[in-house]
Amino acid sequence: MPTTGTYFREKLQEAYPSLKTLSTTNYNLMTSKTLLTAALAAAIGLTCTALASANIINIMPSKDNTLYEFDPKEGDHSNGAGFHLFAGENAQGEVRRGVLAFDVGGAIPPGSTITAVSLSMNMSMTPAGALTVELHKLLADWGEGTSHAPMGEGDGAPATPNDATWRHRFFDSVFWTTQGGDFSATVSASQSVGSTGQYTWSSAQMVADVQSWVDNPASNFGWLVLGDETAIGTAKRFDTRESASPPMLTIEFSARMAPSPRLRPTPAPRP
Ligand SMILES: [Ca+2]
Repeated sequence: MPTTGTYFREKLQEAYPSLKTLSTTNYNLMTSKTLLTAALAAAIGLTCTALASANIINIMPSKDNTLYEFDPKEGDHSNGAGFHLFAGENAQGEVRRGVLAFDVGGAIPPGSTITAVSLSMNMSMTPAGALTVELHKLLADWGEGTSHAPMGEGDGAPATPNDATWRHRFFDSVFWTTQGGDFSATVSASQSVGSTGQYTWSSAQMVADVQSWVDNPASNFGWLVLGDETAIGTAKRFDTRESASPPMLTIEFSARMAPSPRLRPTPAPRP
């Protein structure tokens, strides 16, 4: 005697041949409400137009970088290929802001509904104790060149073509409207970051952000990582996608599955 779950899975797959590929994981992730709806639809012979399946994916950034506050004596600095990004102020009171983006549109089918989002980053160096680090949605596109800062990477390196800098979205010809990055005033998520270790940001606003990127991929420029800019020596150093401990975005979503064609009886041959 099959288990109830197996029974319903078999019945679903009989009703919808496209579900032959339905994985056990996806099946188990389907909500009971979805299952009930699908089972009812199968039982009364309706074509189910919006059968949803729940999924969880983890994706690394497609790009990440640091905006180093412009210092006329040093020129425009960046760290496109570096192992770290920074948020907060260094010991000289110079501001650093991280930027990172994820190819959400390439990983999640159009029409999906985002149900949960969390960003995990490894913080690998800081002179400060617990301080709030915020994520803000970026409002304009930006780049990642080949600059790679020396030593601890806190001072950056001369920007290379298409690097994001404090002044540039793409060095050296495309500028931010506002120096230090064009980003939403809305806090997407905030987290207290203390000593070195792994930290996670998660919120309803992050769900809304990712949903907006799925619905309109052309508006996806990622998040700016905003540290404490109220005092000197507040900087937090996080590891980048180029490092051995990259940022990771976990997204839970319900995908809209295409309905299978409705079967019609074969007409009897005419005499
Ligand atoms: Ca990078």
